Amino acid sequence: AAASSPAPHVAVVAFPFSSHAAVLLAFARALADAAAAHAGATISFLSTASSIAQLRKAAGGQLPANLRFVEVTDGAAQVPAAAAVPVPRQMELFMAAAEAGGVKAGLLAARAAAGGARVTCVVGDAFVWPAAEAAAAAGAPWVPVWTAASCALLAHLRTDALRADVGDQEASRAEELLVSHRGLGSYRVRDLPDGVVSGDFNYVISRLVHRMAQVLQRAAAPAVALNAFPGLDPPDVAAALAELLPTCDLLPLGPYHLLLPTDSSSSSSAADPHGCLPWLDRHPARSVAYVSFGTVASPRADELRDLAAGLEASGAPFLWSLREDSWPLLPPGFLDRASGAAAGGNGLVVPWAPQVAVLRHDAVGAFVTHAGWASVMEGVASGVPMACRPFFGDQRMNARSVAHVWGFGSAFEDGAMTRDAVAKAVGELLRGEEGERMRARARELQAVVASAFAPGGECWRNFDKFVDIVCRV
Ligand code: U2F
Repeated sequence: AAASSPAPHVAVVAFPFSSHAAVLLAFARALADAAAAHAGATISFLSTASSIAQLRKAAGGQLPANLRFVEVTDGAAQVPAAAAVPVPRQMELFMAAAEAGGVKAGLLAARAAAGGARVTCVVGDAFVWPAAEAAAAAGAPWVPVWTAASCALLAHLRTDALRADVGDQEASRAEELLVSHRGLGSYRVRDLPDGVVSGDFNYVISRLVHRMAQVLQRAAAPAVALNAFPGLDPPDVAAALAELLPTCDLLPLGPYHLLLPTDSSSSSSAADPHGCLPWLDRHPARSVAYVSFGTVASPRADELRDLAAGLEASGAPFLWSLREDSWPLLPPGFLDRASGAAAGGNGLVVPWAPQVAVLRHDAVGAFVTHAGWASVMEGVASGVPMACRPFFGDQRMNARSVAHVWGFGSAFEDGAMTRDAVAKAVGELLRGEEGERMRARARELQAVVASAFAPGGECWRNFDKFVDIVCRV
């Protein structure tokens, strides 16, 4: 850059719901550390007031000096404060406001907060597609960050073609493999994310990802960050994505949580208020099943009881992260039995676990998961095989990848978990031959992740490239 060039000022735009904002903040923290070397670059992290408050609390003050939070509107000004607004409605309000100038206003606020330094690049959660136009208006490139699986992005980009192909036959063709869609041949019609060919096309997330796909294909972004590592997906996934986004550098540089040093993730004991890690310390290697369904999904009451009974029947020690509002739905006496108030307790139920550190712990040998993308990647990065109970969105597709493309886990095929299926899946993962094969496969991929994140590894090279692109002025 010429001597007169300004220092890079990168705005990072979050989607302020579920785990999206936390993932993007981790990404932005890594970006801030790396970008500091680029002529004193600064990062403005744009999210809503309530999301920023949550993120600050979780970060506990460990934020890079060159990262500043900037508020964007949540669009809820018209809603009476007392009303508890359901999350999908909050998403609609946020997206409508973002489209109607919310992101543009956020970029102006970022500029003002940076003493007038113009925003030189807009990085952002791909979900927040209005950032593309806001970036263009600010004369800056838009560089999206995709937080889910690459095959899910492919399915979204191919939505119109998939709808034209499947039409209204999604039920009768549910089991059919999508062999005529490049990169999607391992998936059945019924594995496609909600809103592609099935589900409510008018649901806020369905509309959002559809529009995002259209904007992505028009925006000519210089790069897109992918939350995957080279070697995870079969080559035709990358080839199909490259065909659809020809001007983009597609940069697999995930799992994103590995972009931060371990000590700044959630592994410190301060982030373990319920004592999960000391509890795991008391168990032998690969003996414990860890259970979590992420930040949104909740099994129905009957399924929750079946899962609880299945865990008990498996005979395995279990650590279960379960939001407290579900605890009253557990079978009578379950919590007492688990905690050992009655004899032989071998379980710990907590409202929140430091999942990354839990999955890294030697004692954990199996993961019962909803197959949210961050969870799948955290499991693979630790070599833990999993049993998937997908609920919505991209989770069916992720579960299909785990069980049928990568082979490091199983999926509860018929929707819900039953007592016997849980006991069988957990027993198999911890003690069975098939489970041993799944663990070996998980370990193989763990080694691939480790080398991609070793110094000079492919993910770091892609990250450096990403940093160079977004710090260009
Ligand atoms: C949405 O994902 P979720 O938030 O439901 O699930 P994940 O992508 O698996 O992310 C959950 C994160 O929360 C962490 C965990 C993950 O990083 O480590 N966590 C934790 O630290 N402790 C706990 O007790 C429980 C969780 C969506 F629902 C999915 O379908 C998408 O795949 C995903 C990505 O777009 O977003």
